[in-house]
Amino acid sequence: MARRQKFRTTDMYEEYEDIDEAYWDRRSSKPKPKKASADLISGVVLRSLGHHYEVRTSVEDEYGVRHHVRLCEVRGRLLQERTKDTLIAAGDRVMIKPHGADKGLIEEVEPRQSVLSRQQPGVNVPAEDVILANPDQALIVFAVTRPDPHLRMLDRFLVIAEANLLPTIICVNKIDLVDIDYAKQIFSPYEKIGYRVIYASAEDSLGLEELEAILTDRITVVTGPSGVGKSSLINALHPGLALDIGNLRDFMNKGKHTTRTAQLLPLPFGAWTYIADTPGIRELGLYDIEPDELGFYFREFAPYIHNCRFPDCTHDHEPGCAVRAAVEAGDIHPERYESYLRLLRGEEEE
Ligand SMILES: Nc1nc2c(ncn2[C@@H]2O[C@H](COP(=O)(O)OP(=O)(O)O)[C@@H](O)[C@H]2O)c(=O)[nH]1
Ligand SMILES: [Mg+2]
Ligand SMILES: [Zn+2]
Repeated sequence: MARRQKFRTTDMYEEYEDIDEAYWDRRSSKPKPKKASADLISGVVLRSLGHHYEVRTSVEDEYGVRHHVRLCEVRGRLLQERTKDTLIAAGDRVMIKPHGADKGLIEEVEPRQSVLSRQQPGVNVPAEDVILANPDQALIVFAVTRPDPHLRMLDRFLVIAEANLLPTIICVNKIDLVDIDYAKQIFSPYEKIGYRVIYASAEDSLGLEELEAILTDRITVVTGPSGVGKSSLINALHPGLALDIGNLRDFMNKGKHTTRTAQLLPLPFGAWTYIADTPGIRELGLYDIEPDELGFYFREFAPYIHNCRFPDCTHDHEPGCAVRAAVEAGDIHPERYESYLRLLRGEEEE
């Protein structure tokens, strides 16, 4: 039976030609290539479909970067090597051997730079608990009004993001509905403690350039409550894209009818721009955070924590607590401290 070999072409996708059996016999005695080569191309996993993966390949040449989505299986050897953590998740950077026009075989998985999981980083993460590989950042969207921002929920999300070492940008949408000073009054405490806040309006095309700039060439987890304008913002960035993005899951989805895994949606600016649609945030629980650890995820507590009298201070009732002293001195925002106490006591926010 004739085998096929890829050859270089300036066409949109790779072309194949039939070549003789002897070529493959010679070739198969050589060691397999480890990195990019004539027959391996790089790609990013968009989503998992059971035992198959949708991989978006990228081939760069003098005309720029061209993308193509292929349905891939995994090389058997890889299946045996990687048993502990999730073999392959959305966001993984892989090397594939293309097969035909739309298929391929995943040959290599690059080490992950970061991981979004249902458990704390550092502990052994069981296979089913990796939600997303290689997230660069999170964008959490709130509306300044309609619906009014729920800051306890924002604080809860920020803790989850800090615990996952995920930098977070806050986007405040619908600023066309209010005075900008009103929006800043609500969100500037977050700017003050070092979070980037982007004030935007999908309706009036405000803040879109800033949004596009921070999204470009990164994998961004986009989340936020329902109705705040997540879909509208993404669509405003690129009007032709209305398709899947309307389904971007909301912060509060409890995951009953949604899948437990993430998927990446490519955006058409930058060659490597993806937003990640992830399961509801409740699934990224706070369950594993110990009481004397929680304070580390409120970044403005950091300068004070080591001054508490007790090393395992929970900054609640303990005497000699430097965090509480900072709240009383006005150096830590009382509402943030209140959010902290509620999380410490395991109170749920609705
Ligand atoms: N006034 C105003 N309304 C907006 C803005 N962005 C979205 N909306 C409206 O808010 C509602 C919810 O938007 P949608 O994008 O579906 O929110 P999602 O649930 O977060 O995806 C829709 O009726 C939008 O038209 C905005 O910037 N200003
Ligand atoms: Mg939506
Ligand atoms: Zn303390």
